[in-house]
Amino acid sequence: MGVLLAEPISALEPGINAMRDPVTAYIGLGANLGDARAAILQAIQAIADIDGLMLTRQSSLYATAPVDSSGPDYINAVVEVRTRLKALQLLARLQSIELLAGRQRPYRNAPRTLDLDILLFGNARIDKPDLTVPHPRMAQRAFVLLPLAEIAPQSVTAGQLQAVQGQAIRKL
Ligand code: A4P
Ligand code: MG
Repeated sequence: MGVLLAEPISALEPGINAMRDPVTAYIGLGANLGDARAAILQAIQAIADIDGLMLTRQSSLYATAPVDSSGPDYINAVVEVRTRLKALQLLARLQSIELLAGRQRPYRNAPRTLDLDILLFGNARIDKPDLTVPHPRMAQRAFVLLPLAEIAPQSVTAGQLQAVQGQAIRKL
């Protein structure tokens, strides 16, 4: 009897802590192999289906030239979520979605069926072996900054947008 009452809700629902305040996070999506547009749309749906998370905004899709990468043009987008998951728990869920989409990691920056990156996680600054937030390369990339500016203009400065002006990107 006392046992149930003494257990926090998080012990009954692993990964979700109803006592924690939800955090607004931004996730960058990218794909440039196979049907990249379908992969991004499916991934947005899969993110919306994660337990303990609510999809609150989604950017347009953008066609973008590969940056430090090879292969066909990428499709990129950014979504906003509200979640009670911890950042590492969110990362694990996103990596499962990448695997389901057939993601292989032959080498760094290889063409990919699906790449999901945590760009921002509330105001958190995270520097762990498996997770760096804010995403360390986001400020140099039009394929992140333009879709992010579309749904969260407060998160992107005019100077940042100006710095990536030369990069080829087209809103679809
Ligand atoms: N990791 C660390 N921090 C994070 C984070 N904030 N979000 C770790 C997600 N993962 C993070 O990632 C390698 C490891 O990074 C993960 O195991 C995780 O623990 P990965 O996705 O396996 O490898 P990757 O994709 O080669 O690295 P990454 O960091 O995603 O690459 P980038 O720098 O994001 O570049 N050009 C265009 N036009 N569009 C693109 O989407 N993407 C890239 C990938 C390059 N060029 C591109 C695009
Ligand atoms: Mg990645």
